[in-house]
Amino acid sequence: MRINPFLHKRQETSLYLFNLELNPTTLDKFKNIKYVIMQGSSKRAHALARQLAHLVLNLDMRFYEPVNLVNTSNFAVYRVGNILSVSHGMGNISIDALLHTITKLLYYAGNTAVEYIRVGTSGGIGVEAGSIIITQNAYMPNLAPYYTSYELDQARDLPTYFDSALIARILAAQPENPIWPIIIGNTIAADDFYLGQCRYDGAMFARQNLNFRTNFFNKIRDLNILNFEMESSSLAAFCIQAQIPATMIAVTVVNRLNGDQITATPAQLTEYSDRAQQVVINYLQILQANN
Ligand code: R2B
Ligand code: URA
Repeated sequence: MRINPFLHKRQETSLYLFNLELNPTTLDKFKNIKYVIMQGSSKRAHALARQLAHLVLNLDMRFYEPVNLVNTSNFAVYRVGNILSVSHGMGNISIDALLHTITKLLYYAGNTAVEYIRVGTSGGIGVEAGSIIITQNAYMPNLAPYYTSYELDQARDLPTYFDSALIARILAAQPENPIWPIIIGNTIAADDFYLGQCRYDGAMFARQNLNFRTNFFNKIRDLNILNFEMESSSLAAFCIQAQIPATMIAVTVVNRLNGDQITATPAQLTEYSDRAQQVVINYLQILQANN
């Protein structure tokens, strides 16, 4: 992990975005962490923490309930053994705030070698709903293979490739004949769910017509871009700078070549999210077995 050298001198006493005091009792709770698994919603982070406790640590779930370790309604953080299951909210700006905060907390608690994996949902492009995409490179909507970050008015283009060794380890942990497709590909991180992904069902009118959109969707296949979501470029850029191995495992909930609306039932959507979680559980199970 590579961290801002000014943190040595600053001696923060609290983490504002977690509403958390940085005292020895707090820091003890975050020692010896190896994996941080991130999802958009706190509910999914809680559900994953339960699954990890049951399937990775083999805890008796009659006696264990994950506890949220932070005091904000913006994010949730659950600990299961050496794994954190956290929520990051929606969009690059939200995950970026989470990444700074959780990384400082882990650093202050003495962790130096961690992996970050986002487990999420996405809109497939020419990929059937329910497929799992593991992202190699995140793209901006203008198809730049980097993330433009602004410090005041100064733009910096930061690389957005994910860790190929981590992706290979995750793949190696999957069953030989998975029940659903697990595909390695690239991802566009859009700035919003509607117009940024050229949906026609938003409250505002999209100016690009279907012909333009179809051409764009065809063009991005040449870059092996298989899905849209909203956080991957910031996650990749942050983790490259911080030297933290990272990737994203996202299930597709719609094939955008067939339309804009997510027509899957709530039960189907939960099952799709469970698929993405299962991929990371398979990985973490193998690691814990080898420990
Ligand atoms: C995927 O799904 C969310 C929007 O529904 C967003 O956070 C993302 O990246
Ligand atoms: N998340 C997105 O960002 N887009 C979709 O189409 C589905 C989930």
